[in-house]
Amino acid sequence: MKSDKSKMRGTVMMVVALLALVAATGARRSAAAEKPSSHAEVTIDNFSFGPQSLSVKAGTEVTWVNHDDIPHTVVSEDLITFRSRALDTDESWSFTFTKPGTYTYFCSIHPKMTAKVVAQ
Ligand SMILES: [Cu+2]
Repeated sequence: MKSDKSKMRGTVMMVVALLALVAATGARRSAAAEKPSSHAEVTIDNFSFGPQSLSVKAGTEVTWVNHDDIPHTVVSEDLITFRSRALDTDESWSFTFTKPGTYTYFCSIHPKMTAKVVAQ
C-alpha cells in the first residue's frame, strides 16, 4: 500500500510539472504575438500626414512613409523628442514611442503640415 501511494505522488508531480511547462510555453507564445501589433504606419501624401491623429500603445514603433514627390521630415513639436532626416519619395523613418503622451509633430520643410501621435 505504501508503494502505491508514493507511485501516485510521483504521477501527480509529473502532471504538475507538465502543466507548468504548458503554462510557460503559452506565456512565451503570447509575448511573441504582441510584437507585430506594436507597429503602426503613417503615410505622407499630398502634403499631409495620415492619419492626422494616431493612437498607439506605449512601446509602439511608428513608421512614416513619404509618398510625395518632394521631401518631407517628421519633427516633434519640442524639436528634441524625435527628428527625422529629409525623406525622399518612398523613403521611410521610424520612431518608438516608449512613454505615454501626446506627441504633436510637423514637417520642418512645410511647417503647416502637422499631426499627432497619442501613446497610451
Ligand atoms: Cu514637408
